[in-house]
Amino acid sequence: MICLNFFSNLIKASSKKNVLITAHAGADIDAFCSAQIIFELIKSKAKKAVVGLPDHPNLMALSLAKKLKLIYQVKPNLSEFDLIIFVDLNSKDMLGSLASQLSTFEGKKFVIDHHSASSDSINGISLINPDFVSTTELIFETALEEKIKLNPLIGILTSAGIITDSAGFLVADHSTFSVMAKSLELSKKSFAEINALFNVQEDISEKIASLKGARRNEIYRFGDYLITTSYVSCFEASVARDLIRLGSDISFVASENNKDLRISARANNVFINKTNFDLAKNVFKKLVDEFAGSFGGHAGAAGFNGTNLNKEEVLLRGVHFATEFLK
Ligand SMILES: [Mn+2]
Repeated sequence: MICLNFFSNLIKASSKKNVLITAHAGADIDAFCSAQIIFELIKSKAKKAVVGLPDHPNLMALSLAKKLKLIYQVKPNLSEFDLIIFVDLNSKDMLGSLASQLSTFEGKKFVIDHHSASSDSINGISLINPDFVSTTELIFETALEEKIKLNPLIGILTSAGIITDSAGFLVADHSTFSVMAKSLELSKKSFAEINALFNVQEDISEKIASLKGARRNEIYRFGDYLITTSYVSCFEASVARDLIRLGSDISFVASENNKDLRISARANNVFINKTNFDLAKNVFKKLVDEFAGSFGGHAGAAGFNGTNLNKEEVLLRGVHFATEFLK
């Protein structure tokens, strides 16, 4: 349900007030962009408007913030504000470092979110609608219906939130595409330019490790499944992930540092769902029975640490336990 005057009320309520706009801990692109859109909507009316987050946003959001020169604070003091606007969350639990301060905050609260209302929902004037794929989409569409004036930056921020929260439109329906068409047009940017805003550039040594890991990889075929092994001097976890992207169902990547050996493994999600394979249970638990060392992880990702071991030997035992499961 579209609330007909939510943003007019919010802008009116912000007038001449100290306003904090916040989002969930570990803000992603949708959370961060939603907060910045609200900032754009109220900045000229409020006495002071601040985007203040429980902690730093994630790497993609940091990249976008830097490229668009967007400003935010971390761990704001809630008592300095008359009004708080919460975006992309409605549960107190997701407020991280700010949760404890909230119980003593006495000002007005607005909540804008596309997650369904939780049992510990923040009490405030709410615009919550799980039909939207991203909070930026919900804000954009609702504000448009209210004929609120939107600037090109809001178009950019909305598009970025939609692209990331829909996993590149995998979970989008026709209405998301129509909102995207409008926000992209307003942004005056191309689709590629928007995507480039949150591309996190890998470190050069990580890229070299990825390429070496791919060149050195050994392929084991078992029926329709592929298991690969490789070794690098560092970034073994990201190389293991790269090998899954390249087509492995299971990947094992070793890295050695003096006498320490580390094996990082990944398994493809589709493969796990089909076979019930579990890296931790079916492989790594057995590895530590054979080799002195420790392991941690779960079905899709696991790691092993040991000393004075032969990397080929451990990798091959990993492949052995995986094929044993597939039999
Ligand atoms: Mn979201």
